[in-house]
Amino acid sequence: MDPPYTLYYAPGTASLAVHWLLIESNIPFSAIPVDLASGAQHTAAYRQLNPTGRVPTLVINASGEARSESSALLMLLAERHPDRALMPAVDSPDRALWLETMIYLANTLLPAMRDWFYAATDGSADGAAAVRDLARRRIEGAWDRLDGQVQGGGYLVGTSLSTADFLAVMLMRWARDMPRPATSWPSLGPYARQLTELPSFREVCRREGLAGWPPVSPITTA
Ligand SMILES: N[C@@H](CCC(=O)N[C@@H](CS)C(=O)NCC(=O)O)C(=O)O
Repeated sequence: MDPPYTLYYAPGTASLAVHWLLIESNIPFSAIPVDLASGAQHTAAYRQLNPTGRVPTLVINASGEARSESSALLMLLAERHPDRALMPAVDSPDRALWLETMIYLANTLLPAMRDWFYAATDGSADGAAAVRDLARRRIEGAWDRLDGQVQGGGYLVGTSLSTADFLAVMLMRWARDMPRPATSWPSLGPYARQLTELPSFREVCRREGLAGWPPVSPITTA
């Protein structure tokens, strides 16, 4: 029997959070790599599934419906698999913070990351430096805010893993080579290390061929 979902992904990209959540939650799926370097995302066959020509795309195999947008896919999977407890219940005191965090990550931090990486291709090469400068300020402002949010706790929302953590850790990984990586913030560093020690994170890295993040903390001697 076919698994219920097919994920189209490219290693380390916006599909990573969805791929990781599927593995962590033990939800059956098959995965199809999309070779961004050769432009596979722009082929007619792929654009039929995802007209934006980006990854991820998740196909719900029972209906054949293909959907995109990493944050929406995380929330969709949380809704479709309530037993996995990937979001606070509607009447939970944590629900409002979860909604706020998901929207903040999706509409402030993620677009700023896209601007950081794609300034010259989404916009004009001439204006790329200014776009990247603004993107960097927004990204570092987001780390300030998220660092405050995880202070004293292991998760972004409440006391358990939620869709917000998959998304935030993926975005933190993207910033690894920026002038100030997210892991250099005092609470975000331990936060990332704790979540990336999950066997599911190691497994998604193994399947996607990713290594070397987060950096191992320096050993301090007295
Ligand atoms: N807002 C989208 C962003 C998707 C996105 O920008 N994906 C990038 C990889 S991180 C992509 O497919 N890039 C290929 C391209 O733009 O040609 C999401 O969260 O899913």
